[in-house]
Amino acid sequence: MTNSQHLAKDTADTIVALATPSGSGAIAVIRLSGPQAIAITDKVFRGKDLAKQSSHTVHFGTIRDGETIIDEVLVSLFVAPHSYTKENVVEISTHGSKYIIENLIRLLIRGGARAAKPGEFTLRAFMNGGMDLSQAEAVADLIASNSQASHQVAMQQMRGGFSSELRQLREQLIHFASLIELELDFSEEDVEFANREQLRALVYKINSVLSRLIKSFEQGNVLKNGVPVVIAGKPNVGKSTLLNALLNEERAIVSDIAGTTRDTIEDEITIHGIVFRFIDTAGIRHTEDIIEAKGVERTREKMKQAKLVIYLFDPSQSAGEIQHQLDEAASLGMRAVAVMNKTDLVSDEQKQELSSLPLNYISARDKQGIEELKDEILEKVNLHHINTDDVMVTNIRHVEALRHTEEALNRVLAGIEDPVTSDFLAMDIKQALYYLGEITGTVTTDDLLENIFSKFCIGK
Ligand SMILES: Nc1nc2c(ncn2[C@@H]2O[C@H](COP(=O)(O)OP(=O)(O)OP(=O)(O)O)[C@@H](O)[C@H]2O)c(=O)[nH]1
Ligand SMILES: [Mg+2]
Repeated sequence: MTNSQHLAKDTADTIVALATPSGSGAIAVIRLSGPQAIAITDKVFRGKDLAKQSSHTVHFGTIRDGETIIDEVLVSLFVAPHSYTKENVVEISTHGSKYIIENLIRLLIRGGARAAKPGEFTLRAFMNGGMDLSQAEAVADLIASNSQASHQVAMQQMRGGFSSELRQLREQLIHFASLIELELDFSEEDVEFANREQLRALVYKINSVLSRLIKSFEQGNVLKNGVPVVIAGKPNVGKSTLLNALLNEERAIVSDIAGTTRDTIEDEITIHGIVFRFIDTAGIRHTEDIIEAKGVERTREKMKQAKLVIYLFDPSQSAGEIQHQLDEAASLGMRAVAVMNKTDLVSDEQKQELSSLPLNYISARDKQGIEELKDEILEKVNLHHINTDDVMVTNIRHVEALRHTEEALNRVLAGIEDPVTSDFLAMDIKQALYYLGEITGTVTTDDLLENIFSKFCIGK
């Protein structure tokens, strides 16, 4: 992959971009970063000589193209290294007109700035040592966060999260790596500089941190991306009606014709700070209709990916049939909530018959029992007890690096138990160091950086 031409590691340029969303608004902020940020702004700004002002000050003035006034603006100054990127940074607050924004950026480019690439400000912050790689990634997560939980885990990671813990452990491992390298230099003499007992103890310590972090991913991931919950059941039991009741809007078409929903329909709601993604599905039944059959197939796929399945029943189903369904779900190891819909139609006699089953009773149409169902869902996914202040891994790249580190360290342990020569031990320790370093960005490749920063928006 040679799209790293996209990656702008050259920090000699001064870059410029709109930092606020595009379109018109009350205020827009245009940001410059780089050695010439202040000088370039000075060329078009009338009010004060910005080069003579101190850092962290704001100045009122006009932006001019020749003698034409483009706008009255406020200019904020951040002098290197006291800025987001550690470079000179200027933020120009203008009136939020597309015309003004375009003209101002054009003027600044004419003055010597270059249009920034996606994520380039944050890339510079990383390259200039303002933050490590996992913190830079957390900036993107923070911007994307849409719930209390996703906000909290992103904020925690941006503020350092597990980076410093991993860095410390890595330092200690480096110490052993260098001792073992030394043994290689004296390989004729069969000496051991690296105390194997201490090395073993360190590897155990690191592994316990790794397994805690790896375990946290399952929860961290759903806190960040939302909990997928599938609503499943036979045609016509009221799945789409339930989706609408949960979302409190008419999202899916409801009708008394079995097979109304043929594709999956998804939408999100937040319950107590946690995002749930509810997925309405085509009811599972045998069908000759090709489109409906495709929908049924998709239902099965979605059920596999779901964190929780709501099994919806209606009073036309017998206790035996319901029990059978629930047993099947349990045998597949799926986390499930069993719900009887249309309680308005359930007779007393039926209630008696169903009493042994662990059912939640609702009427989706009349919005009865919906809040209780939400509580039950929250209880079942067991996420509301999580302390989002705990260090949590939310990024698939990080968890993969952690797993690779763990594998390499297990080989180190095996090599101590069943003594291998120092060079093998050194190789496995190096591998572990490599993967650990990948998380914080001590070790990087252009492809990795490209991959991460190209996903940012321009201006960040
Ligand atoms: N009496 C009663 N009828 C309900 C209730 N909830 C839904 N219905 C009715 O049940 C019928 C089917 O509802 P849908 O939501 O379309 O059912 P579905 O499970 O999505 O059906 P398919 O998409 O065909 O699989 C509609 O006529 C709804 O009005 C309820 O609580 N009580
Ligand atoms: Mg439906």
